[in-house]
Amino acid sequence: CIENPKKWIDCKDLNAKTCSRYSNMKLVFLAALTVVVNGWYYGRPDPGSSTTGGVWPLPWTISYDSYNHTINPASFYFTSKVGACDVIDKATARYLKKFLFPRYKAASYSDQPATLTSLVITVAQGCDQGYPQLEMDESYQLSVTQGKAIATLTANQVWGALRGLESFSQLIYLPDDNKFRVRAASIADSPRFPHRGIMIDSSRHFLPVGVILQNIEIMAMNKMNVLHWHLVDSEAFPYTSTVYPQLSQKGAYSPRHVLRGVRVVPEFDTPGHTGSWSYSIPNLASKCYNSNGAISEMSNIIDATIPANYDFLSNFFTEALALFKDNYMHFGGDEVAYDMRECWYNNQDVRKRMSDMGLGSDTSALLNYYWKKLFGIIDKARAGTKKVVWQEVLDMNVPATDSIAHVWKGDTLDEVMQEMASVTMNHKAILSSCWYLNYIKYGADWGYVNEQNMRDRGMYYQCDPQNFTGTQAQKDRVLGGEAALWGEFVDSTNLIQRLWPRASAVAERLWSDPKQTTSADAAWPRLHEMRCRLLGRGFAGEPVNDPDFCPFEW
Ligand code: CP6
Repeated sequence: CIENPKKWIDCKDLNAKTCSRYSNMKLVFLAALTVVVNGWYYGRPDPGSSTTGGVWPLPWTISYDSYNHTINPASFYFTSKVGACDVIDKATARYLKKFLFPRYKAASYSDQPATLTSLVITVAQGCDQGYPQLEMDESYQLSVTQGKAIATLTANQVWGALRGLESFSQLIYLPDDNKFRVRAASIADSPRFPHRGIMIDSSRHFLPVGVILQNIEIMAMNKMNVLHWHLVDSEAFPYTSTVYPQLSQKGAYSPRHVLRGVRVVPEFDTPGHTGSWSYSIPNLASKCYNSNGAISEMSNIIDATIPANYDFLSNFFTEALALFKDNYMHFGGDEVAYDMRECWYNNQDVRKRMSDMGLGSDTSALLNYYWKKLFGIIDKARAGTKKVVWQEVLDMNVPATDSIAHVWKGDTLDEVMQEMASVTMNHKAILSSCWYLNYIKYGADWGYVNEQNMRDRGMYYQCDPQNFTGTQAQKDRVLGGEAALWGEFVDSTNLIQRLWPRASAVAERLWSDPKQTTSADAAWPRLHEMRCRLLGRGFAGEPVNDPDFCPFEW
């Protein structure tokens, strides 16, 4: 690195050394001053420090050779031992065309003899693993070895091959001599948690298909595997139902996302947050009254006392459960207290029917009744459907055996961990509380520990879903987590930038060995490279650190 300070040099091991591109003393001095004032004072790293061929999220075992292959983008090829296989064939074509050699321009590229010519892919269980599911096997082994022109990738299932392909692509980097290199390394890797998600909200603002597909592409780049799609809410209903076409405004989506090994788990949030459903379905929502008996305009909760509403729900969910192939579906259930009071308790018609049903004036009993009925409908529509619900459905002692609690409560990290401890006593759990990426503030919220971040549940990198006081059995009930991006202030103009690479911190927490990923400072150079890689692939990820720069700018 010191030999030629004007260049980004192909360092043997950049984890050990630091590269600086500053060539004259004045710049070095200014940069150092800026770093000291803005960065090191708060414990932040050198803006020029970066890895080359660093893998994000960190594999469970990765050992680098002190050797870098040369590779020729014009002639490099994949050999698949899987036979004709859509998932693998499309992946290799995609990586060759778009992701292995970012910013490669054949015309201006200086050719070089390649020491690595190809990668052979083997999948023990063959091609047909159907749709990705919670139980999918994402483990893989990858060897790029000195002296061997052929690298190898082996996996049990195609999902592992996809994860391994991504790791392989991340070993490739472009030094300033404009000749691609591949770090020689051997990797054995598998995820820590099976559920590693991103929640998007297509109700508050419309999200065009293109942005959702881009997001899925970046999720795969971060080895995330669940798109929790909060499809509809009070504000809008962009999901097209054929049995009830009147429900939808617009929207079509493509099933092609399956090819990224990302599960699509839709959420149809009921009985609250359903204002937009009632524009088209008469009598679905119950009218609401304030304490003076005056009718309030907002009607946001399903009337659980009307039998016809359950017929509607049955038809609606039967269609949706046939459409979405994942074994899991999210049924919402959050934030109903206010509407239960205004639209159930204060509504004399609802109260009359409650009393006829033998529920008296107990709206919790009505909520209980609603969930029993709904889950009965779900089980009938598609036997074996696994149910995810926001945690308060379980807080309210609604019978929902074997449903999964999605934890979103807790104002401080301590409170969040208490929620996890309490919920895992009886249920499997997914954590989102500390990963509400819709909260934004000034600073490196992905990883830096300070008092403000503690209060705001920031420091995404440090929040560990198993870091609560509880038994091993409780910890084993943690399926993973999701970074949530609520849509009140997000649409296609800012979704990608707001999520990435902040959500990469969550991706590493959910995939990697916690013992090897304790320090944000140690992760910084690798996250930095990951962000530059995102730009190189043409995605608009926001800067996550100050100060820093990419070897090229976007
Ligand atoms: N919409 C729905 C929301 C939220 C929830 N459910 C929400 C609550 C608090 C914050 C952000 C979003 N907008 N349906 C809670 C699960 Cl800070």
